[in-house]
Amino acid sequence: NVSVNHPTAVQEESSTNWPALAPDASSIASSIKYHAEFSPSFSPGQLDLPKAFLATAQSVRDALISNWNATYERYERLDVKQAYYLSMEFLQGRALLNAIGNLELTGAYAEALTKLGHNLENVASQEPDAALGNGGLGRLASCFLDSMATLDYPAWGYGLRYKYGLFKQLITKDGQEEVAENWLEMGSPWEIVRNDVSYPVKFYGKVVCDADGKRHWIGGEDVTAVAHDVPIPGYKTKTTNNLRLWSTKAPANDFDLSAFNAGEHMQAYEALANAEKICYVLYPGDDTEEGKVLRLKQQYTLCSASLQDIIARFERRSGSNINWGHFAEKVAVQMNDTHPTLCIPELMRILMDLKGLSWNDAWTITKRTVAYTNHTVLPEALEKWSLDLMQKLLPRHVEIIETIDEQLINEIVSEYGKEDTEMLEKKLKEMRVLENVDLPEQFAHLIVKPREISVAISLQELEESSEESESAEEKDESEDESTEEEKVMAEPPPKPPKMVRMANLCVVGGHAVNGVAEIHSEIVKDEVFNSFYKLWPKKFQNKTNGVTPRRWIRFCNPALSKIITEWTGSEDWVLNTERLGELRKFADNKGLQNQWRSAKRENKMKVVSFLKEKTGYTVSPDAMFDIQVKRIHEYKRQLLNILGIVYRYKKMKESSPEERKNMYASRVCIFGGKAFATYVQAKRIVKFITDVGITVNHDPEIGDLLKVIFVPDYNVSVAELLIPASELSQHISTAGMEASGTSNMKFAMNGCVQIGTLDGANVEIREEVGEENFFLFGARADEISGLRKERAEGKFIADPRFEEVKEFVRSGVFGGNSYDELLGSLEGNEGYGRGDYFLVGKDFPSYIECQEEVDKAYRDQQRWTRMSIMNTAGSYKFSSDRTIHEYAKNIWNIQPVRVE
Ligand code: B1H
Repeated sequence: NVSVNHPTAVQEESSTNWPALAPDASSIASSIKYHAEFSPSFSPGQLDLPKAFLATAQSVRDALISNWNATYERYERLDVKQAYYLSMEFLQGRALLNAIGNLELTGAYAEALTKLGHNLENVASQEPDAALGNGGLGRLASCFLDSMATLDYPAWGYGLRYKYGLFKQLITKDGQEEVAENWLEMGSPWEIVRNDVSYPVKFYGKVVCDADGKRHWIGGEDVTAVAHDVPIPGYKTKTTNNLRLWSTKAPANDFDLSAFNAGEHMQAYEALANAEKICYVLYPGDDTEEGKVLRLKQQYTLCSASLQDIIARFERRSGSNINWGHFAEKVAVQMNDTHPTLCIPELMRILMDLKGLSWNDAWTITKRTVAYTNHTVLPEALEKWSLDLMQKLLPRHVEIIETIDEQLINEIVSEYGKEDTEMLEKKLKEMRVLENVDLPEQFAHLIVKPREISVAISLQELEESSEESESAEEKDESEDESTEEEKVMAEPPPKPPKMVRMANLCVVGGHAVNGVAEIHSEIVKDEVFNSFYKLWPKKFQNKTNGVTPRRWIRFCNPALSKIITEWTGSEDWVLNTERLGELRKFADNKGLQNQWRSAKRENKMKVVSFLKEKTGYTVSPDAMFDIQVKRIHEYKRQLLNILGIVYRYKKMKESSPEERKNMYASRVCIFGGKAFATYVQAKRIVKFITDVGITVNHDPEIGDLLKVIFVPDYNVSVAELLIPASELSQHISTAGMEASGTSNMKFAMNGCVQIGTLDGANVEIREEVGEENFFLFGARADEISGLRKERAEGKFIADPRFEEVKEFVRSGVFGGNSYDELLGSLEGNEGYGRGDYFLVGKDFPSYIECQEEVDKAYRDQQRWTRMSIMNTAGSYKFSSDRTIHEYAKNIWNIQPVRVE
């Protein structure tokens, strides 16, 4: 019942006799006019801005589709090995300028639009951001797609087409408010709806066994996943890969016509609504059971539809001689974090239940095909699913996971089971895929069962307590006639819930596991998955993240790009970022320095108008633009930044105007980022930042010396505007907690100096740009646990300046709020989220001292410009092209294919 029809090319209704690639301005202009006139969604009349955008995008799409087809045919003909990047998130942002930039048609499009009475920038700004992601992880996936196409790698993305992407953030007097962002309101000009490519995806039901002992998953609820293809053009290449996004609908026969005709409209509609809601929103809140079910359904939809598609492609390309032993030579699946973990049991299920392979063959193939990238070491972010919930929703997958767990137990037993039972118990507890689940029968004798332990403990406790109570008071024997032992049996301690540990499943089922920056990959090996590392050291790798230099320098910063091209002699650097290193030798050149500063100023001027429009605040372009933009999270420590600002403000107020001017560089401190809707503490931080802004920005004594601005609704497009204008950026997470960070790379590329901790990719950035061009402060990752312990033992003595700043906040300067809950998180000495778990107090003194160094450096503009140039020059390593080459070579084993 798989309805797949595979035309070799996408059929396009409107482009039959239209030039696919319009190379000059006048043919582009007529293509735009054609689309404006004939695309059915338009009313005739004026070519207003929204219409100009859609018509322009459609003319670009024609070119993309023709390249997309050529690319597809080439892969098909050569039957190449393809990589598939499975991700629950793709944070694509806008596509128009990126597409025409990659096609090298920017000039021609600008001219064409001028002919039509428009301006390219205004037209481009009509496009809503495609925000099918939360932050770094999703944007990384999008940068990877750009690099894969640019480097001619046969590699596709697979994801979900959420109707509502990341929420739109409003900043009101109460802090952050979320509203749904309907990015598809006007339809997306980039997607090609593939009603001819769809697969059934099943939930619930049961597993039955046939006479041959084969297992079948039957019954339950079916939905249909429909492909939406988004062409991904490479830069200066014809290669145009595919991002295939699934949406869900009810199977064709699920509309209950008789119910409808009987007037029961809601009932008739139910199946449709149920199926469609799977792809309604990015990350549905999962505090409720319904939310959890929905998220798991999303994850399974992605895995099941993508694998069915990949397998269908493999079978089709194999023709009449399908050899499953070759599957892993044609297919590499990369799981972007644990969200697509169900790929592992799903591939097993399809290979065994539908294709008839044995467990061993299926397992060998699965392991050779799948690889896992870890993006976080925060324990609360390592995904676990309730086994009961999964059992209901995916009963066959649970059987497979149980067998994987059993195999793993076997391996652990043969490694550790010989002598030391204590060690064996420890390893099983830590490494098993299933948590809080009794050992299968055959292993039960190896260790004392948890229940026996708890019974033994309870009995002992009971004995102790009864001894006490007997001596203390008379017992009424008649009230309870059961024996001590029966009492224990009657009230067993509540069992902890049975869980599936997705990360463990990924490590067991994948052939490669990688972290996303050197320090993070070390932590993955030494801490998070240490036992697995000891068992299979060769599986573990590092792939330091990267970002695409096309979007993040060439297109977002044309002023700087022009200078780089001039001083390195060509535009080569856009593809070969090592050439940025050549700027080093001109870092002190007056000519370059002057050009460099004027480009920065040009970019700052754009931000000045943007801030005025979005926030009403007027800022001076002469002040230092100091920026922290990222998701709001306690570990990212926006609180450290704002408390540093408050301290600075207090000191300014205490000094004379003269002193003030001499001590401080003028700064515009810009914050941006979204807090997860239910993350209360993060929302308090947002509110606090805006409160500080209201006080500081209206203080006539301070004027341009200090401004604090929270930019609402930070997204990819806002980043493209802010990053080129940045002079200082803050990457100040508690060491060991930020896996990599990727905005740090974008800032460095755009000549922004960083203040940061030795965390994530900061470590490598500092190595590349030179320590004299990076403001380092704070505790190191290997000191953190010791420092937390010290705190817990009450040994931490806070710096008086930290006490002073908190006191100042409490005094009511920022609107009469005492911020008890916010500051409370920095007090006490124990527990997660309390007792200053993120060590803001510990790092505060070194942070503010480091900020004084920043001021000193900024006052010497020549020195500062040198630092800025050295940052761009040293950023070459952080191109996602480098990262993708490494994945292709060391994990996927794929080769580039040139599309002629
Ligand atoms: C990162 C996530 C993440 N790590 C769960 N983990 C999510 C986890 O919706 N969810 O359930 C969404 C996202 N995101 C980030 O990945 C890291 O924090 C960054 O340090 C890193 O740069 C980025 C890309 O590797």
